[in-house]
Amino acid sequence: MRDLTSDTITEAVISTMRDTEDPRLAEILRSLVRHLHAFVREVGPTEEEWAAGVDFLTRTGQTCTPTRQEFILLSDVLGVTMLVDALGNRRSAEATQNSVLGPYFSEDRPRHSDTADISGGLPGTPLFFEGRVVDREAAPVAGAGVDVWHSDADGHYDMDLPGSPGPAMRALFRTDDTGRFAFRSIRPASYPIPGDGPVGDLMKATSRSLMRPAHVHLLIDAPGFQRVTTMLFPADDPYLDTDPVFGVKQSLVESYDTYEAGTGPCGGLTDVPYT
Ligand code: MBD
Ligand code: FE
Repeated sequence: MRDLTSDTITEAVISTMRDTEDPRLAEILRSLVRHLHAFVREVGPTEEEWAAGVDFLTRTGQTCTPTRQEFILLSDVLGVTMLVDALGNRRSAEATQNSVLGPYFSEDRPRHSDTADISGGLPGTPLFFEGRVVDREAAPVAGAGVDVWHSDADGHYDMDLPGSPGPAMRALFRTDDTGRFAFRSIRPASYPIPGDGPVGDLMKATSRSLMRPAHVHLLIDAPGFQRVTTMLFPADDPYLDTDPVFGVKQSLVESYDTYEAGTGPCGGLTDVPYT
């Protein structure tokens, strides 16, 4: 038996995995070991630095709670989430583009019918949101599931609100015969991604802003179609160019129409302006 050296250890590790039954898993692990070893060769970490890296990943795992998935956030801020999506969900140019799912989607959401108010009574600028799901020939897609979720006027999602009031600012809609869905809520604000964990440390160390531009998440699903995970941003948001999770695409930026009190779509259902 020969002593392993820094030149031979990579292939030695890879050969221990030669009996991996799943060929795809074998390919992934081979590549992981090669790239991990190449990273270590390039960086040449000290023992202290390697220990700090291990500690960072340990803390990332420990920061995960039901409402907080720090590893997803790490993937997001390193651009990996958007890269995986870009490679795996190539979409034609005329289709609605994808964006990040993010950590705040929840299966625990009410089903609602058209134009329901999903604000949960929270204060904010009233928002009327209307969309149509159409195929690439612009024909309506009836019965599509449309999940929407967004933050409040301070940038908090329902699960991060003090006193956890239960599901709010989220719902599952179904499109009507014309492919349409609509709801009322409050306008979400730009807000910082969680900064009190290891990802926050990373952002601070690299002088990056935590601020995400305001957005409304959409997840659209219909039989026979690719699922669309996306979000829409308002054109006047100051953080569009520095989104920490790289989720902004030009085609996902839209302007809000502003209405006088008691006017606008939905028949002026409140006495404050719709935005
Ligand atoms: C969010 O609200 C979000 O949408 C993403 C992608 C990451 C962190 C917080
Ligand atoms: Fe979000």
